[in-house]
Amino acid sequence: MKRVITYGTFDLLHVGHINILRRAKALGDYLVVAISNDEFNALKGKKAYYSYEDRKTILEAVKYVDEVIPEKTWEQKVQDVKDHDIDIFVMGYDWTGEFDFLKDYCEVIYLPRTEGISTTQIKKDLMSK
Ligand code: C2G
Repeated sequence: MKRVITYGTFDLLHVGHINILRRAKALGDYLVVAISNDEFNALKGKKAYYSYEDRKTILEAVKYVDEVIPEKTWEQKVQDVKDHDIDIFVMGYDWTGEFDFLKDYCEVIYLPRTEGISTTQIKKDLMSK
């Protein structure tokens, strides 16, 4: 039983998110997704359209996702890997190198992003309609 974890805001869920969730799940048997809560999003300089609760409900409906937990701080990842018995940490390669400190605790894999889509782009496109 290989257990995988990934982190993100996952606002306005789109195919870029689905692609990385599908690829992350394909690396193991069980996928934990840590969703940034609204306070942590503010730390990232982001304001999600959907609340944490709604983003959690939406992700829990994705067939690749087995469990959703809150991401509250930058510092929680080592504890999460331990608490959830994680074998593989996955992030999009826009984060390459940022989480290499986790290599002492689990495999760290950065996957290609899906080009041409992002929550920011969706918001921009909608504003210009
Ligand atoms: N992603 C992707 N392709 C896109 C958009 C996003 O592969 N077109 C990936 C990102 O690389 C990330 C995940 O989808 O791995 C979630 O993206 P965001 O919701 O934008 O998350 P982010 O703000 O990068 O938060 O502690 C880590 C942070 O919480 C990551």
